[in-house]
Amino acid sequence: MKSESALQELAFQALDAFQIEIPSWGFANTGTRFGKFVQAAAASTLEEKFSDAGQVHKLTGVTPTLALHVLWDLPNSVDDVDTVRALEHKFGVAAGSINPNLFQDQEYKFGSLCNPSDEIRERAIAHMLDSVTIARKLGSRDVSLWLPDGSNYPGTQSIRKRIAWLEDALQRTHKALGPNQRLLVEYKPFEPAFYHTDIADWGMSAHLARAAGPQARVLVDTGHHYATQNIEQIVAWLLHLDMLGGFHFNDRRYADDDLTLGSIDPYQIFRIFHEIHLSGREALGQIAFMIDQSHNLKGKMEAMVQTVCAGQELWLKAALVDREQLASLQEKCELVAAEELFRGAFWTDVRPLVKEWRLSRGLPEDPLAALAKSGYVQRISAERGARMAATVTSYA
Ligand code: LRH
Ligand code: MN
Repeated sequence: MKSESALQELAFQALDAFQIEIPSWGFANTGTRFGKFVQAAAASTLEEKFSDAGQVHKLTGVTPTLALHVLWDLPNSVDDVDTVRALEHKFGVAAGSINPNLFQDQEYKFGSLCNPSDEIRERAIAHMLDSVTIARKLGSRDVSLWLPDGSNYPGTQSIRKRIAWLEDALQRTHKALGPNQRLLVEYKPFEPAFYHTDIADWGMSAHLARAAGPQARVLVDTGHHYATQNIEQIVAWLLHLDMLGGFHFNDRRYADDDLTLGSIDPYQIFRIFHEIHLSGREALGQIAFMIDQSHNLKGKMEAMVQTVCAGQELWLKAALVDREQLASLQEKCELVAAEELFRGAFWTDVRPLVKEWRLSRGLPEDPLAALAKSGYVQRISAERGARMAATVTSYA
C-alpha cells in the first residue's frame, strides 16, 4: 500500500501531465435534426468562444488550447489569422487543432475529397491546403480531418475509386505540412452517410494515414464506434503500431450522441486511459486529448467545466492502477485478483486528491462551484441574450 505522500506525489505527477483541448463549437448553439434549443449564454462569435475558453482555462488550468473549425471560426479562411492571434492574446488561450469543414457546402452532396467530379475534389483539396496554411500561420501542430463522405444506397458509388481519390488527396495535403505539423485522420462508421462511409474504421484511417506520410496519424472519436466495439483494444493496437494521434472524447448511449465525457460509461474512458498510462509519459506528448461534444440541453459553460473535471478524475483513477502488480497477476492468470486490482482503482474516489492538486497549483478546488460563484454565465447571458429571440430555427 502506498504512503499518503507517495500517493499524492503520484497523483500530482499524473495531473500535471493532463491537458485537454476544448472545441469552439462546444460553446455554440447546437441541436439535432429535430431542432435546436437556443441558450442566451451561447457563443456565436469567435471572440465569445475564446472568452468562454479563457474562462474554462482560468477555472481548470488544463485547457490551454481551443480547437477551431475553419468555416465556422475563420469564415475568411487565412485572412482571419490575425483576428485569431489577437483573441489568443486577449483571452490567454491558443488556437489548437485546425478542423477543415468538408460537410456543409451544397457541392459536397456526393462527397468532397471522394466526389466523382475531379473539379469538386480539387476544391475540397484546396480547402485542405488552406487549413494547413492556417495551422502553419497560427503555429498549430494538428490539422484534424473528419470526412462525412459516403453513400446511402448500394451500387450508387465506386468504393474503390473513392479510396484512390482519398489516398491522392491526403498525400497532397501531407506534402504541404510543415516539419512539426501532423495530419489527423478521424474515422466514423456512419452518419450522415447510411450505406457506406469512406473512412469508416480505424483500419481504413490507419492505412490512409500511413499512405499519406510519416506525419499522419489516426484520431479516435469515442462516439464513432458500433455499440459492441472494444475501443480500448483499438487504442492498444494503434499505440502498438505508433499510429495513435489523438482523441475526441465524449460519451454515448446509442450512436454518435456527443454527450458529456463519463456521463454514460465512465469505465470506458478509464479503460482507454489505462492503455495510455501503460505507454508511459513519452508517448503522451504525441497523443492529443480533445473534447468533441455538442451541449444541446446542458448549460454550455457548465458542461465544458464538468467534462474537464471528469477527464481529470478518470485520468487520475487510471494512473492509480499498480501496473507492475497488475502485469504479474496477468502473467500468472490470477483473473479475479487482477480484475479487483484494476477495478479497485476505478472505484477509488480521487476527488479529494484532485482538489489538493488544484489548491497546490493556485486553482479553485471546485471549478464548477467557482464558475457559479463568478457570475460569468449570468453576465454573458445578459450580454448575449438580446440576440437570442432572432435565432430560433427548425429543421424542416
Ligand atoms: C463528426 C465530428 C467531427 C467534427 C464534428 C463536429 O461527427 O465528430 O470530429 O468535425 O463532429
Ligand atoms: Mn469528432
